[in-house]
Amino acid sequence: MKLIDGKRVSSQIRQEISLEVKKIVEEEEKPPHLAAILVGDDPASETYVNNKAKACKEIGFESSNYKLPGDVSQEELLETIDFINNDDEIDGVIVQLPLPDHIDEYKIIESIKPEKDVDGFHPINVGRMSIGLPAYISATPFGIIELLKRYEIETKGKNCVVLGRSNIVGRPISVLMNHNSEPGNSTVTVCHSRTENIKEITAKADILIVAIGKKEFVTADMVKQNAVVIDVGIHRVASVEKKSGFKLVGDVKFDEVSKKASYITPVPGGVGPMTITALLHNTLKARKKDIYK
Ligand code: L34
Repeated sequence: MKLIDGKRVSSQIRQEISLEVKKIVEEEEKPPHLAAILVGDDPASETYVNNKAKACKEIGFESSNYKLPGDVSQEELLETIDFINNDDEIDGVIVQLPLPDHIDEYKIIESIKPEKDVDGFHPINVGRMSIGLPAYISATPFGIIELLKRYEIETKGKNCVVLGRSNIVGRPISVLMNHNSEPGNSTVTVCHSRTENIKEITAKADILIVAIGKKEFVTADMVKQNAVVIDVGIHRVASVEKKSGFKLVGDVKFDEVSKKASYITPVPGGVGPMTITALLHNTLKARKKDIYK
């Protein structure tokens, strides 16, 4: 079994990005600038947004965090986005999800200028990605593709099974894995909550991508010998061994599945750090106007 080290690959890519930032600044141009909007005080979301700001700082990006209270009105959130959309100093913006129930997530996502939508959640970017036009590719799917690429994992002609059909991970990664590109060219099956005989399907996967949001859902009996296993899940479970009082586990039962897998991503240190790195990558693209000229 080989561990796919998302932390190591992340720092390598961040190094590459920081070199580009250095060049931009040397030419006396302004560095890329990411704005993140956080609504409410969910501790996991706070951690992710703080990690994003920290990552920006480390590679020389500007970043602005907008913290809005959990009871902020949809109107006020839309005004904040409108302000950022029109601020030429800001290259990219993300609204951390999930949002409180009283806010219409899709209304918010659609209000972001596609040119600044570095999360790649806007229907324009999703649509462009789907038909293979230049687009911001959302962070987690991009991170997965980059890990497969850098570990030189063959995907062409392979059976790829995706667990989960969310707009953020399952659906876009299934599209990317079946594109005529490398990585890509897989035969993709997407399983979800209504799928029958899930175990029979996952047991045929050469590449198993798990984004189902259920703690330690995938067990060894569901996995083919020597499969490549990508675990997107991240759950906090109480732990007396940790100072924080919790530890992180994924959607995959790591201890038993890792014995069967040829490659596997750990949680933490697998897909998570890549998600943040992908966001930095997209923000650099936004700054250079690579996608929308
Ligand atoms: N708008 N909302 C928007 N964009 C996103 O791309 C996200 N996502 C998901 C949740 N909501 C979002 C993230 O940023 C998940 N996600 C994310 C980002 C970072 C990490 C995990 C998920 C991460 O840094 N994971 C670390 C552990 C961090 C910890 O200590 O909790 C890891 O090693 O997996």
